[in-house]
Amino acid sequence: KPKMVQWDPTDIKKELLKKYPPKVARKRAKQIMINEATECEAPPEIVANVRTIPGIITMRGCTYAGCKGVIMGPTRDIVNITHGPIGCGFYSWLTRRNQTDPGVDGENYIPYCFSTDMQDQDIIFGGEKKLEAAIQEAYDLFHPKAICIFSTCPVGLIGDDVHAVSRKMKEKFGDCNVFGFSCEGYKGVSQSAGHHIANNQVFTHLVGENKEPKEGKYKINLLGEYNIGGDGFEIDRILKKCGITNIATFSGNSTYDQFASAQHADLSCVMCHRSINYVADMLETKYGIPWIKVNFIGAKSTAKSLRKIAEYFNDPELVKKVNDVIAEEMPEVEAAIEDIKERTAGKTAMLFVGGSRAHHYNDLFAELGMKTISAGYEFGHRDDYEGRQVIPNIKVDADSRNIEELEITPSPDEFKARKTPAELKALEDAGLKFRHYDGLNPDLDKGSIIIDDLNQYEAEKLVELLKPDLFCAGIKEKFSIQKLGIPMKQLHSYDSGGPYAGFKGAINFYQEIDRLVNSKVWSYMKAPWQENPELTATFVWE
Ligand code: CFM
Ligand code: HCA
Repeated sequence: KPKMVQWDPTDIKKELLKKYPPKVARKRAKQIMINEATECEAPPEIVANVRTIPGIITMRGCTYAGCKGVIMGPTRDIVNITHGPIGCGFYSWLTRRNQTDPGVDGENYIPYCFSTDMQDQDIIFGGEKKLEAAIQEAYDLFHPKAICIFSTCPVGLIGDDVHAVSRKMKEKFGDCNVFGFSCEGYKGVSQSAGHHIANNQVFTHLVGENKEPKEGKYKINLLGEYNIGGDGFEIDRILKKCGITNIATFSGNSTYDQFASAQHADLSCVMCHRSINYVADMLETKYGIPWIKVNFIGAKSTAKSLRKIAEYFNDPELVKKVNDVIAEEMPEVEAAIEDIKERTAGKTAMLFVGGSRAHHYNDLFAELGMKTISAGYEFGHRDDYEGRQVIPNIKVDADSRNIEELEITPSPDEFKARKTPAELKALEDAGLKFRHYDGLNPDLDKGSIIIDDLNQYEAEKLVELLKPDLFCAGIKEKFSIQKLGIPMKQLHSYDSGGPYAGFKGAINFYQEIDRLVNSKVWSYMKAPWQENPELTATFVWE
């Protein structure tokens, strides 16, 4: 039987803040919001993308992780060298479970971990010579199309110039594109700065390099899909079935040539807006390629996204094909839901992931009849929380699209400021209207507590207060949550599961969640507050 949870989100927020010193409580209060209707036209403002308060045990990662691990890491035929201490290279080596298929050319460097393994003497005397030797060694061994260099914290602190070394080696080789990233871990407040740095460099050094046109009737780029647990393989299967050509995935199982050919696509489809919107914008500005948001997490979302793509191309043949594919794939999905839903309906989940997955997975849980009672991002920006985007392109054809269905920016003024008067007039002529807000994030469940940059203390407190049936986050949270007797699913690496995207992925996910929330083992665990409700500790300084 689904259990009823009675709680007032405002009280929960108060409880979360109660133990903090007043200054910390004031800051954190601005990062915790209830997803409820407001009278004003502009959405309520959540504070996001700001520095974590010192002393707080954040769930966030660093700029290097966002650049090397997230954006460039999943590319298979570029040698990625970490310039820094071995730990940085080692811990960003395949823990994210981005999968690859070496393809016919067999070029795949993902199984290798390349690092300059900086030592004390490199910090004192400089590490550029060691970097040069590492690039030379990688070139001699593999002759790759490209070598990328990633800066870790010490590199910036001692002033090694990774760009100068890269330029020198690129000139020396002549047939290998070598370039670097100033993505020192400390540079931003989270991984997010690393995404931006990676996007800029990929655009500057790679996109547009392959001038040869690509075949295909409906050509898209899939931006922000990293093939975690094989998600990208399932999406590619579906796109292919629909007759849609994926020119470049940024960057799951991608190749040098894909990045270099991205300008040949007609449309960019953005999965993870947070990590790659910069590339989408640059492709639009430089090559006039419009972009739309898609979400292939959840069967209904997958169907909706396919229809959105078909609608863009406005070709009855593609519309029909997409509808046929959906009709063919859905019965299996519906049968799985029917079998599982009675055991999952009414259960509750908490979702705390990086910058996209909370709203993506909200849909998948909704398909199981589950409610997301609290969610948030490690490094989402305001636009992620508000779930909106500026209308992607003025090329939007008023005759073929329902303009009111387009997603728009939160504040009308902000939106208008980004458009030229001519663009704005065209949109107004086409019947543009601004939507009203009935909550901070339309893609997250109503009444849920939205929390930016959740920390360990608040995570445990939330679990204690609301006792969700499932908690979703990353490896740092996994075991502390399980020790509280709550099943925990990693939504970053998927633990050992996946794919969860697309139609087949949705079925995998339903089955996994069914096993997790209905397992009896968790009821045998006693959380600290159950065993000893007034647990106190005294720290003795000796
Ligand atoms: Fe985008 Fe991602 Fe995410 Fe992200 Fe990440 Fe990730 Fe994530 Mo981990 S690119 S923002 S920086 S969807 S690695 S595949 S799971 S935090 S929610
Ligand atoms: C990162 C990568 C990460 C970490 C996941 C986790 C991923 O941000 O450096 O904390 O479990 O998805 O692998 O987000």
